[in-house]
Amino acid sequence: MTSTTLPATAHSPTPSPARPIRLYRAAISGHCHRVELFLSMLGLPFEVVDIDLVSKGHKTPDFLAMNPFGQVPVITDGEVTLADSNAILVYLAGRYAPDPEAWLPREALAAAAVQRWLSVAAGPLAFGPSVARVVELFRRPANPEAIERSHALFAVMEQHLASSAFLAGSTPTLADIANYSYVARAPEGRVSLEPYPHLRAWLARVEALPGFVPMVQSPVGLSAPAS
Ligand SMILES: N[C@@H](CCC(=O)N[C@@H](CS)C(=O)NCC(=O)O)C(=O)O
Repeated sequence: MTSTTLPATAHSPTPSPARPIRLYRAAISGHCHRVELFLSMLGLPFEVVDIDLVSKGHKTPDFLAMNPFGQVPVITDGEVTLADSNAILVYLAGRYAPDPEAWLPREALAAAAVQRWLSVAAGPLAFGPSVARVVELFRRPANPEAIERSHALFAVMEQHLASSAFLAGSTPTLADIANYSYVARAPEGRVSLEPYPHLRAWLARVEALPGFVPMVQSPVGLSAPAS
């Protein structure tokens, strides 16, 4: 486990944590990047603790005490320990965003629109682009179904984003934060973004938001250097 304190960026939120929020993460994980992205966009002070998934750092007794599912990300914020990337986004928005409803509206239909895309992030995005990328990162057996599922998802997103600037309307919400990372790095799982201009334009809109931080790039799949 290594710990690095990162500087606060972007907006100055109110309230602010008394101590930096601690993010237990693996840098190559899109689930972790979505949390890091939102911490950065909110301008919150945080430090990262890198968990080595290869040596099973996420299955140690200490880690399982924080998350019995044995998965990253986890955050600690004072007395609060919280696992699950989307749950963490919801917590951070409600606890620290200057305008929480901008990220997660309360009005029934608007809230449902965001929730729908959080479900996509936990379902088709995880079982499509995320799995396809794991195949390349960890040299697992080819998984053409994951690539097919990815293109089926991206076709739906492409059509949706043809008439919507962001996933849940005309302004960014948690829906965009939750879905960005694995879409952006889909080529690492051999899922090309070339057929999806609206999807790529949406990625660029997220990348232009204040406090944006990119996810680490891995030279695998379609992102591997030509030999
Ligand atoms: N529902 C969880 C899923 C997190 C997840 O799948 N984390 C992966 C890394 S991307 C992990 O820790 N995998 C190790 C394992 O499941 O043993 C979340 O959204 O945080």
